[in-house]
Amino acid sequence: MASLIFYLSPGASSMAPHIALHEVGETFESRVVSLKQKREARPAEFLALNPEGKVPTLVADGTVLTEVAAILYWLARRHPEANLWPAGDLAAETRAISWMSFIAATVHPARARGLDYAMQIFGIADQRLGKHDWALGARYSIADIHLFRLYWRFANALKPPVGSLPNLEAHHERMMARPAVRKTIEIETAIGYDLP
Ligand SMILES: N[C@@H](CCC(=O)N[C@@H](CS)C(=O)NCC(=O)O)C(=O)O
Repeated sequence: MASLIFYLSPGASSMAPHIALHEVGETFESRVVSLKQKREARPAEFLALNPEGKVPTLVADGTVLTEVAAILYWLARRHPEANLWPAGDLAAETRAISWMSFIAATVHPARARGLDYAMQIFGIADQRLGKHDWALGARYSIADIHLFRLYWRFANALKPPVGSLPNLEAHHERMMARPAVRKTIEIETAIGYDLP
């Protein structure tokens, strides 16, 4: 097994790979980065690994991995037994990449543009999810972890009216029932949220 060093900030984008690390049962060392500090003030050791100064950053046996989607994918492929990636099913793999590109490029930046704009974008995600249990339909995958983290942050920060995004609300409930999600939230709450 590789030695894994995981740079995180509670409640930030790193929450998604943090959940996945627990889903797959990896052993890892956590290093907490404060996002309240200006980028230049973050530890030099961290900036040397990731000049963007962003979390998540994962160092796996000396190889630096960045970007939520890539780290989720690496963890899922490394642990096929966890069934987090629909390997070998071309249509499902394509849907998973489509979801994760949409989440990273469109959903992630939406919250910063305010409630009205974010509601439009989360509305599209809600429609796209529909009445399915999971982003890929019947099977749970890393796309659900990615989607959950963005909705979790949006719902806590901007408090959309209850019932306005019913499919995402139901998805959130299903995610909250997962031990890996509960464990991650417990650990991150104990460290303390330090979001800008
Ligand atoms: N595209 C990146 C986004 C990561 C990201 O935006 N991380 C934020 C926290 S949610 C961060 O580290 N921000 C620090 C900064 O911009 O200074 C990904 O998907 O991993």
